[in-house]
Amino acid sequence: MKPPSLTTIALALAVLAPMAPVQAETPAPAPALINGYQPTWWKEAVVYQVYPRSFKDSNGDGIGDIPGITSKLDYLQKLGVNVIWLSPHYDSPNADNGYDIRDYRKVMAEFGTMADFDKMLAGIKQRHMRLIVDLVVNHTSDEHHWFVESRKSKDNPYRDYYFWRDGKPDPAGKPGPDGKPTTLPPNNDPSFFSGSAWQFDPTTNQYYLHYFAVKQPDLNWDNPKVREEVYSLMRFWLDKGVDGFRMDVIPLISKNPAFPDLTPDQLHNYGNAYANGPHMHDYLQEMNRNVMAKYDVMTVGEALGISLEQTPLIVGDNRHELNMIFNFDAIRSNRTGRDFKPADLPTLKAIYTRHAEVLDTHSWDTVFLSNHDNPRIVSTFGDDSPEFRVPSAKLLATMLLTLRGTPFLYQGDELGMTNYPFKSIADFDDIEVKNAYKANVLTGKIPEDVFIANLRHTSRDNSRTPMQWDASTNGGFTTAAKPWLAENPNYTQINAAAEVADSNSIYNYTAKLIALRRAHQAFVYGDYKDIDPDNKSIFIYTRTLGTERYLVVLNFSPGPVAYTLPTSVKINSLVMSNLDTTSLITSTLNLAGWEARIYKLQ
Ligand code: ISL
Ligand code: CA
Repeated sequence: MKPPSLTTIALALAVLAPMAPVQAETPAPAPALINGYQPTWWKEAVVYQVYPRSFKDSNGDGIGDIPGITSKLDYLQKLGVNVIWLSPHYDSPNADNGYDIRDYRKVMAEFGTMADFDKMLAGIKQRHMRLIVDLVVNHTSDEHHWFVESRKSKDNPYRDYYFWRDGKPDPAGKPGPDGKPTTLPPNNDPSFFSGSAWQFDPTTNQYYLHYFAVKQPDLNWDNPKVREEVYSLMRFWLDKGVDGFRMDVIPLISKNPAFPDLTPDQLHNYGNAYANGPHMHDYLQEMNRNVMAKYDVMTVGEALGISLEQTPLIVGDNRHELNMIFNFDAIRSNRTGRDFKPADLPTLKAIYTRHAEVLDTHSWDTVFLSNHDNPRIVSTFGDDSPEFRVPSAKLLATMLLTLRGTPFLYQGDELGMTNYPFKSIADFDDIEVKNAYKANVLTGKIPEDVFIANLRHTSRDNSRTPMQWDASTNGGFTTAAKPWLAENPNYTQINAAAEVADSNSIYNYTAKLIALRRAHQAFVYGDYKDIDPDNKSIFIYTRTLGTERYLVVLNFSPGPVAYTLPTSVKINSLVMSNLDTTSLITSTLNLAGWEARIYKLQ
């Protein structure tokens, strides 16, 4: 037989070449469904939100920073959380504490450098945790290069990155400083941070749209270049190894370019009117195709203005948009408009039941009752009096970590940190407060004491006071004489050093709950059933996965309650309790104020 010619060998090699990496790409088989759910890491995650400005200052300038976070990763790992959501860490002039981004590819100088970020990310991965970052792309800072260009002239290439409109003729028609008649904003849209959502810009005599602060102009997502820019910056962070995004006010990205006036009804709840624009789903699907589909990521949208009924359209697993969203129904159940009203248990329970009905096995949920925009969980939904702060904080943790949906814990809640004793307007930092003060108090619409009293319950600054690490000056948050926002004076009693050392602390109790959730899939994929929805002080529900059944009993009141279990509920054993009581396996449960128990059922 003739030896093969060189040409034959070359041909054979050429044919073989495309197959060279022999591992054929067989797609990994989809994991078996659990109780109808497709299991994924982000459904099983416990997320911890870090607000970097207030977490830990490493260099004594009074401002929390990235090396500070890195120095506390062991603390987070010991707590057991496995995903960190980092509030914005990007270059920003801080009109809204980083939610006004000047450069999406740069780390805020006050927080450190990109090398610091990389080191933090490596530390997170080393500890088998993941990191999601905040994606704030409804708006940028007015100092972002795109806006600096955009405002220069009507024909600037960046003009259409934002919304510019002519004003409406002012019937009063007074001449402005330039002698020309003044105009009114293009429509009556209000800003979330008081006043009109339109800002006049004298350079081109037009108005630009800002749903939030004047320094937060809204991006025009109808411009395909804007969308490409966003997808590209997302890839930049994913390529670095971050594991996904929390998406700021994402339902607001699509606007009706005609900007009709809001009706009186819409003005009443303008957040809803701004959400769900004509192309919101198109843009989220495009983003998913272009970015998310190419990585193993977790996405959670801050879904301002999205009702529960609309939620499956964003998170349904056949929709290819986002994995989950934050609905505000539960966290806002203690408000009338902007005013505080104490939460009511049957209302809260009805919300969780509705969630379980509307969000089926194809739509994953989130569970949270605090974040950087809301007051402290224990002061709001619990009882921060000296007698009940510890049990009620533990009860709330019990609830968050046994309900259906991925739980999001906010920094400091694992210590039972409380609202701040605000006394005067000078105690606040938040632009929302400062603008509202000008619009309501300085104009005489609301008396100052009423305004401050309401803020004591509602202000976002309640949750932004620095973390209380130990009993030393400024709670060990900073070595500076003054942190950027005052430490809550109760740091001498409430702090991490004391709680890590105390096996009975809220921190160690939360760690046990997290471990329990992670050990038993019933808490993740199990069915949820409220067994006494009308009870005004007891929240009692089951989580069931096949033969594994748990009962959670929460006394949401300061007084003792003797609660008789329905005969159908048969206790097997006590799994956890937030109080040190004995003889807990009885058919009538004698619950102390704010007592929480988890039982395994027969
Ligand atoms: O916090 C609010 C009112 O007290 C909300 O209206 C809040 O502004 C809204 O939920 C949107 O929040 C997000 O976008 C804002 C930013 O200030 C918040 O911190 C952020 O979570 C603008 O980027
Ligand atoms: Ca610092």
